[in-house]
Amino acid sequence: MTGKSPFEALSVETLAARLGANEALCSRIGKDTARWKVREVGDGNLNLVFIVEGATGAAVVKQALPYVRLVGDSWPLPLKRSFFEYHALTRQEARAPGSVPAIYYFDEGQALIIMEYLSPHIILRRALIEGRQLPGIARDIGLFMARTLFRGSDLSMATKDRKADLALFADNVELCDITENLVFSDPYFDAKLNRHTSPQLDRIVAELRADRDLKVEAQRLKHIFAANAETLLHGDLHSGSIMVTDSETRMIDPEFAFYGPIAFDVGMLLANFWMAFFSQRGHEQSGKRDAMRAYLLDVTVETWSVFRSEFSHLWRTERTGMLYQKSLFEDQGDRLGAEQALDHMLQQVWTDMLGFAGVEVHRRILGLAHNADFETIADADLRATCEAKALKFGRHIAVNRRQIHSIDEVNTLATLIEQENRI
Ligand code: SR1
Ligand code: MG
Repeated sequence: MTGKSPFEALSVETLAARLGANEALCSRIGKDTARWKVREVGDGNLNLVFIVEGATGAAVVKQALPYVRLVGDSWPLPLKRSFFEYHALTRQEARAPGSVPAIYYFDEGQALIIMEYLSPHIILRRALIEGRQLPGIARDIGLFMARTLFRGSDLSMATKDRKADLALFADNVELCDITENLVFSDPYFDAKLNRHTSPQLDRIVAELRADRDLKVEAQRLKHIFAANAETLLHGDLHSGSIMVTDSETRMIDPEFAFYGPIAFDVGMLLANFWMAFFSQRGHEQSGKRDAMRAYLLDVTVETWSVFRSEFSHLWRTERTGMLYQKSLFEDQGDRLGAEQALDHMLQQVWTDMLGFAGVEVHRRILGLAHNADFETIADADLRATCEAKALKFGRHIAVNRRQIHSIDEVNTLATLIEQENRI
């Protein structure tokens, strides 16, 4: 199979015949295709994902489809998202070495990436639903965010390179459009593909959709997302885009990569920890999850703290871009000026992060793409109770983001809401 053949979706049955001559794959897993075992394991919303095992190893083959898998061919989606994923992965590997799967091969025409098979890693979301406490995730993810978000921005890159990258990723229009609609708008009106736990949440959903302050805030956040091309984002950094073991963390699936605000990845990620927190009550069949709830809040504290301190470290040691040049501050003996500018920047990231987290919580409960954290709670009344609390929390942090000053304050609010008896 070469990049010149017309696009054709792979299947378990055709994969060995079509990729049997692929050098990159054969050198990893062995060229005896008779011994290849192929499984399709994609459970995401968009793509095909195969695990191919051969005599000498295993690899992942990921292929984009010309439509949204979750919805079907009534929603076409360009194959070029695979190109953006490939280019985002190469940049993330350069900026945060060891944080993403290794790439073995990319075929633009077939929208196909062959990459490292991560084993025994599992999806972080699944681990959190099972109640597993992973010791290293806050540190690993905090470092990943600080390094990729700082090093992909005008704080670090040569301006010519950043502008070239900005132009390259600006063409990821359709995936941005998904975020712009699914995250910032659809949850706040009766959009066609929305769904929620009904009738239990009907009243709360109606209240949120009539909430003028919330709707205005969501649109302000959308404006920031669309207009503030600050850095190369992962673009979809939730707990389903992270693979873990007890000692390793890897970020996957950056097909939504785009130049946007630093706070977006951070907010989306923290929102997923807070949703895991609110969903724990629904997973207590085999025992109380008090320790897991405490762990999840600790993870938010540590993630934010690691992000902040690594970002500050890079600011002090790697600020080579055209923004806040050292020639204006340190080189003039004004280290305080550089620290002042850093504080301004981190303050803005903090405030916007809370807003992005709030709307991310809402869209996972009210929109098209829900989270397994809540979806796997079979009892609809119990699920709705968890979701209602998360919705209330999301509304509070989005609307009051300028008045909330620390992650401990946020977690105190989360705990108060989680312990309420009435919703
Ligand atoms: C139609 S795509 C729905 C969602 O799946 C992806 O993982 C993104 O989060 C997107 O918003
Ligand atoms: Mg994905």
